[in-house]
Amino acid sequence: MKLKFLLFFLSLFFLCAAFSACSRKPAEPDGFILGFSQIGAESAWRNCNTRSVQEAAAETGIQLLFFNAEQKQENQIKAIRSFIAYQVDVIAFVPIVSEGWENVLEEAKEANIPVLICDREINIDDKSLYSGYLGTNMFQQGQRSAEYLIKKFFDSQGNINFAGLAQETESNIPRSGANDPVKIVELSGTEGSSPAILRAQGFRDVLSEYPEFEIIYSESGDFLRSKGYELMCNILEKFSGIDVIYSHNDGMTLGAIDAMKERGIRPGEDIIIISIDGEQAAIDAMIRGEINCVVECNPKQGPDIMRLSKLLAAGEKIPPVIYMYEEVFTEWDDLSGIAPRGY
Ligand code: GZL
Repeated sequence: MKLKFLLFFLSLFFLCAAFSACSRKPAEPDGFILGFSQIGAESAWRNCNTRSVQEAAAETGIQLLFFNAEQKQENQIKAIRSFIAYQVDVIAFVPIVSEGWENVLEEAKEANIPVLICDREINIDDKSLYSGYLGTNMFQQGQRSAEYLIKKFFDSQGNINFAGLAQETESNIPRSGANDPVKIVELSGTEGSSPAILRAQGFRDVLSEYPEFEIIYSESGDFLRSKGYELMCNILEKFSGIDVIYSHNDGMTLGAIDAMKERGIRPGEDIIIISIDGEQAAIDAMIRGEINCVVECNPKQGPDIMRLSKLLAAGEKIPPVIYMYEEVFTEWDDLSGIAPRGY
């Protein structure tokens, strides 16, 4: 009889020990664990963003649980659930698209784990479901892109004058039909993502004042260089007389430039090119005269993510929105002094 009791209590002990071991966080030097869900590796920008997060975690001694979702929202939701099960101190993630996060954020809130939204924004009514957003002002990136175009098409009297654009001046380009609208093609980012939505909105917000500009076509290239190339091949078959390419990221732009060159079209001269991100390959293309304007989108968010995560882990409040510093580079700038882009 005694043996039976002994075996029962021993099994109970090991069962409790096993349970507490699997759900308990490992002891950490600073007791801080950050769960980070990244969307994938679709562009040079994204890879730089990933390196920035990983290097900043290593430098600050924060233990990083890093999951790459390989472009799938369901993988991000699974990763966030595993962070909750593991009882991390803070969750940070880049939402690949803006919709569909309510349930998993409810679960994080119930588990009392603060959530930092990084890079891309989410569209959610209950703002209490996350602690703050650190990223870039994508609506402004769209506005800045359009503001460059307005400058490009001003005539010497400082007015928009399409008839006046017939002769080539230092900042104007010749127009075949003086009264034709400026025909714009947009290479859009991942459908449903905040950069694709906001960059389109910001661009149109400024151009809505100028009926002389017409967006004749827009299609998503998913931020991929390969798709930017494919899109441009099809667009050049479908449309003639394109004046401007407005591209939501450098990867798609570089693919589109390849397609233009294959057809003897001079990027930056025959077709004006505006690109967002600011990776080194795009700056180099601008120096060669193949891109006319690069609107910076800053991927180096790692140090700020760690700083904000530490505040959240300590129970501190953070500002609801924090934007990274960004610039605009154009063909009129002296780019010789530009700092290496680091990606
Ligand atoms: C924007 C970021 C976008 C970049 C692309 O903040 O989410 O995703 O513009 C990247 O290069 O793929």
